Amino acid sequence: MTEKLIWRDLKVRAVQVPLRRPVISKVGVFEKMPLILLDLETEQGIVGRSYLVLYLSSAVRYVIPAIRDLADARKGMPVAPFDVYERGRKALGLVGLEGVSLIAVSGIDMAAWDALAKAAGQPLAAYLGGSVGPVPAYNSSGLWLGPLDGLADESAALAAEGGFGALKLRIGRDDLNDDLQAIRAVREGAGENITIMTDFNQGRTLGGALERCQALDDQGLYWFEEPIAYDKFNGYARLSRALKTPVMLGENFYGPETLARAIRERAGDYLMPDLARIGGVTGWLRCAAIAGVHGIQMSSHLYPEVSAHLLRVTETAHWLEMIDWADPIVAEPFRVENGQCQIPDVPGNGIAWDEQAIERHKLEF
Ligand code: SMN
Ligand code: MG
Repeated sequence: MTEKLIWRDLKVRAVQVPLRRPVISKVGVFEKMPLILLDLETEQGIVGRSYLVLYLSSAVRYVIPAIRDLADARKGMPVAPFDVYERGRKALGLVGLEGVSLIAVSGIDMAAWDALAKAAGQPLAAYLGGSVGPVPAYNSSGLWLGPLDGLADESAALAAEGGFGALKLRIGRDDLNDDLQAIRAVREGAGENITIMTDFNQGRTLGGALERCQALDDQGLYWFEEPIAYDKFNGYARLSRALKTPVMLGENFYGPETLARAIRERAGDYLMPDLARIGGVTGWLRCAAIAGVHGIQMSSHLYPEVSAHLLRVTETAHWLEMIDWADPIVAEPFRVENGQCQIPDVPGNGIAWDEQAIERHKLEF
C-alpha cells in the first residue's frame, strides 16, 4: 500500500500586487490586486500551493478566517480534495453555500490537488489523466475601459507578448461610436485577423444589452461576455436567441449547480467558470463533465496556471484566459508562444513563489 499524504498545516498569506495595466471596468477600477496565497504543508514535506484573487483588500479580512477554519478541521487527515469540497461546503453551509464559503473551499481544494499531483510526481494535467501540451490562449491583461487613444498601441503590445492571435476588449461604453472606435483600434494595432473577445462586465440592462449587442452583431466579434447581471438567466436566454455572436458567461457562478442550471435554462452559448468561485479543481471537473455531455464549450477565467492543466482534461475545452496578475509573485510565470500557453513539465500545478517579491508586496490584515 502506498503512503497516504497527511495534512499538517495550511499557511495563509496576503499580498497586494501592482497591476501592469490597471483595471478600469464596470465592476471597478483597480490599480493593485490583493491575492491570498495558500501553502498546504503535509507531514511528508510536500507543499501544495494556490492563490485566490480577491479584488477588494478589505475582503482579505473575512476570507482568511474562513480558510483557516476549514483547514484546521483537516489537520492530521489524508489530503483528499473531494472531502475538502464536500465537508467544507457543509461546514460553512449554514452561512451560505456560495460567496466566501465557496471561495475558501476553492482555494484549499486547488492547493490540495497540487499536493497530490506533486506526491505522484506528475504535472496536474497528467495526474488527472491527461497530458502536458499547448493550450490556446487569449491575452486579457489589458484593453480596459480607459481612453480610446492608445488602444491600438496597447493591442499591438498585447498581441506581441506571446504571439497572441486573440485579445479581450472591454466594451459597453456610453456611446456606441466609442465601442466601434475601440474595436477598430484593436484591429488597427493587432491586425485585421485578430480574434476579439468582448466583455461588458454586467454593465447593461437587458434592453440596453439587446440594443448594443444588436448594433455590434455584425462586427465579427468572437463573443459578448456578461452583457447583463450574471444571474439573470432569462435575459441571457433571450440574448442568445436574438444574437448571432455567441454570448459568454460563468465567471461569477458559484458551484457546478449554477452552471448546470444555466445550461438547463439555455442561458448563454459558451461558459467560463472561475476556479475560485466554482469550487477549485473539484468544482471545475464536475462542470467539465456537465458541459461536455451538453457539447458546450468551456473556457477559463483568471488563474491561468491551474486552468491550463484543467483545459487539457476538459472534453469541450475552449480558451484559456491569460492574465498576468500573479506574475509579480510567482517564480516562473507560464509562457505563451504563438498564442499557446506552455504548461511547465514539473510535478503539480507549476506554481512556485518568489519569496522576496512576496515580502515586498506583503499585505497586513
Ligand atoms: C474581469 C475580471 C476581473 C476583474 C475585472 C474584470 C473580466 C474578465 O470580467 O473576464 O477578465
Ligand atoms: Mg469577464
